[in-house]
Amino acid sequence: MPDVRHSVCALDCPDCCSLLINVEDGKGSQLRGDPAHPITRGFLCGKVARYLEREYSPDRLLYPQKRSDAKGAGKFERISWDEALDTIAERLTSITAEYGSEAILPYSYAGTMGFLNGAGMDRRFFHRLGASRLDRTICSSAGGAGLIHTLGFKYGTEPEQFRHSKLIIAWGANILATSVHLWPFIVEARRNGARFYTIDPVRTRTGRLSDKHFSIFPGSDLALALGLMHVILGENLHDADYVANYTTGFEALKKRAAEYPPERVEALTGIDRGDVIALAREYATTHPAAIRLNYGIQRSDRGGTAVRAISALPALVGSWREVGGGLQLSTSGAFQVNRAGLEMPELQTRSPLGREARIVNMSELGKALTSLSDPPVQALVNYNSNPAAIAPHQNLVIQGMRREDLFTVVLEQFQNDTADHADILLPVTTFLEHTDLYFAYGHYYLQLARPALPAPGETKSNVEIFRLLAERMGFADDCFGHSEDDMIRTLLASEHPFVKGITLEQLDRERSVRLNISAAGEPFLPFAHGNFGTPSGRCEFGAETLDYQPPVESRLGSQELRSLYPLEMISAKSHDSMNSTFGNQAWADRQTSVLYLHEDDARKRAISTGDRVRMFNGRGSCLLMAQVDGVVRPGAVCAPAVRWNKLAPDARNINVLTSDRLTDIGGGATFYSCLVEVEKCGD
Ligand SMILES: Nc1nc2c(c(=O)[nH]1)N[C@H]1C(S)=C(S)[C@@H](COP(=O)(O)OP(=O)(O)OC[C@H]3O[C@@H](n4cnc5c(=O)[nH]c(N)nc54)[C@H](O)[C@@H]3O)O[C@H]1N2
Ligand SMILES: Nc1nc2c(c(=O)[nH]1)N[C@H]1C(S)=C(S)[C@@H](COP(=O)(O)OP(=O)(O)OC[C@H]3O[C@@H](n4cnc5c(=O)[nH]c(N)nc54)[C@H](O)[C@@H]3O)O[C@H]1N2
Ligand code: SF4
Ligand SMILES: [Mo]
Repeated sequence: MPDVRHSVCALDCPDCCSLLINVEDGKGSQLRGDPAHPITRGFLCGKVARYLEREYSPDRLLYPQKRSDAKGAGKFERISWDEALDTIAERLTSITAEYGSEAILPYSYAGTMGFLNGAGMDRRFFHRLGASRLDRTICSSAGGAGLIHTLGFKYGTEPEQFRHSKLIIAWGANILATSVHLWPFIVEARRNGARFYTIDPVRTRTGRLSDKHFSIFPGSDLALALGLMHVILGENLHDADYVANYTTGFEALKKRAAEYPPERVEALTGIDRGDVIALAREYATTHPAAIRLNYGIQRSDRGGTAVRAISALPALVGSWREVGGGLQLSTSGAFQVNRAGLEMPELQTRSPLGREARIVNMSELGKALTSLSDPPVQALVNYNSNPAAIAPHQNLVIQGMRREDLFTVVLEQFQNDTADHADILLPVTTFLEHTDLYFAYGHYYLQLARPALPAPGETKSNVEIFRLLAERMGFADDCFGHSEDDMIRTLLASEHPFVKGITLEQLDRERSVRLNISAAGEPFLPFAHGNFGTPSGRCEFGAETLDYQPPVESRLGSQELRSLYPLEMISAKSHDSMNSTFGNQAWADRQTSVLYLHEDDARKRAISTGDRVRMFNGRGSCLLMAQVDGVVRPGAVCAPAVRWNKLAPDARNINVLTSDRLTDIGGGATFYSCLVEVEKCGD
């Protein structure tokens, strides 16, 4: 009989699933969703259902290595942990002496969503070192800033409540691919008569299963939101009582919305004016109506402001009052654990720098590596991320990573494109092999995972590696001796009512604990009676800055650029991948080597399905396989993200095309505002 153990999926996904794994003789034989978990409900997405293939892949990195050839060539030789740690400590010490500690740059994102391995011992280490601080903007910072601006909190409707909705709008949200555990609740709602709409420039699998799909011009959601407000306010369909009691800036909003009549909105968004009117009426008069917003809309120039406008809609129609109303973009803000206690930013004052270090925006990594001065970046310590493949303006990123005078350390599970640029490459455990505490960004359950499988070879967790590095650097502070359980107890030492009283013992017993967001069995209605987290305590419309301008790289943006590169390229999430995490698996590589084109655009270029095409703009070019069908409208193309560069015929992926221009607020990346041209090419 197999031993059934528990774990938690650590991938960067809103669902944060509870897992069960059969273990026989120390080897995992089957991975499945925990049927007892209220969100996981016994099933997994396609990618993690196959995670054991990754876990036991012969390509797992198992030993520390040092580079033995040019950067990027991928040649390494095995060394001992002692040699690896000594080399790193020596180099970080000499770089600090020569350039100052800010010449060291950590680079990490959400390769694991665990608190300890994601932002735990690593943060303590870099704070104590006095390294530059990384602004982690690559994914959600524009949308996050938008929510904070309007609602004051980064949370919203519980996923469980979607079953009660009568109208569900998936706005820039590919639910079937990126948060599939919301889908059963939508199915249940539809069985009870709910309608389900999608707003997306790409007709994704989610779009194909919707009752109506609105194919919007990329980056124009702010104009649509203002158009909906125009109709709602013009026809007096708003909830005047809610607006009067719990919002600010209504008069200015009325003025702003008046500037966006349906004809203008049609021209700006590509959505038929009749559809704008009908959607506005339906949204305002259907109760309850819920919006599932996701991060797709905020990866463009006005993306943060678009989130501000969309997240104002539920307040306008009063839907925060209703079970099954409101909006969800993220739930992460409810996990009010003691992050400062975990990360210990105060250690910076004990660093050689003696003050808070400078901040470097991760979406501008290429610039940071090639043109930052005072001091220049001389060491890059990379973990939980694969910037050589996922960061925008890739040619500049690679140019920086190939600098001979840059010392690079990479903590990885696989030898991806970033690993190929390491001077020292360290093998790390997977989430099945280490302890961690998990928050979620699509539900409200805090979860604990203990190691379910033994760590193979000489792999170590991030926590352990940074603990050892601290020791090598001679950091005597107690905090570097803390165990995983000590760190979890620190995190749980929070006075916030959502977290207060949750203990490690309870988590060890129950594995998954619902935050104290409402009484047991009661729905969480965060803004039913106002209680916004903004300075005014109200939902802040802020209409003065809600004006729409098209993204620079879009059909209505720079006509000079458009005359050279007439197509709008969206590199949205691929269905069965996780950014670049599964990039070495053939099935993931297949899904991320395709370019979807509309038949009009394909015909003009004599391109047919199966042709190899070259996609290019002023920043670079890459090769893909054409797929001509109705996924995108004319003028737009879609290339699911992102493949490993080194598996592509020209060793590059679509991020050679994306720019490092930042979003309006939050300093985010504008991945989905990108003009390109496509041509057929020979084999
Ligand atoms: N299968 C799978 N799941 C994932 C990931 C993955 O790579 N693959 N990645 C994870 C990560 S890191 C994240 S951040 C989440 C993101 O989850 P989502 O935000 O749902 O994913 P995206 O593909 O970024 O964007 C969602 C949709 O927005 C659309 N979109 C793009 N531009 C616009 C626009 O201007 N307006 C509108 N209305 N829609 C637009 C895209 O076509 C896409 O279908 O998913 C996570 N889950
Ligand atoms: N063109 C385009 N580019 C994009 C996007 C897009 O939609 N289009 N999406 C953007 C978004 S939203 C995001 S979030 C980023 C994501 O980009 P990344 O944060 O780089 O995410 P992944 O590509 O999944 O890489 C995560 C890496 O972490 C490693 N890892 C996992 N667990 C651990 C661990 O415990 N320790 C260590 N040391 N490593 C671990 C995995 O092996 C994997 O290589 O990409 C961005 N780039
Ligand atoms: S990637 Fe998301 S849906 Fe898939 S198992 Fe992990 S948390 Fe669940
Ligand atoms: Mo992301």
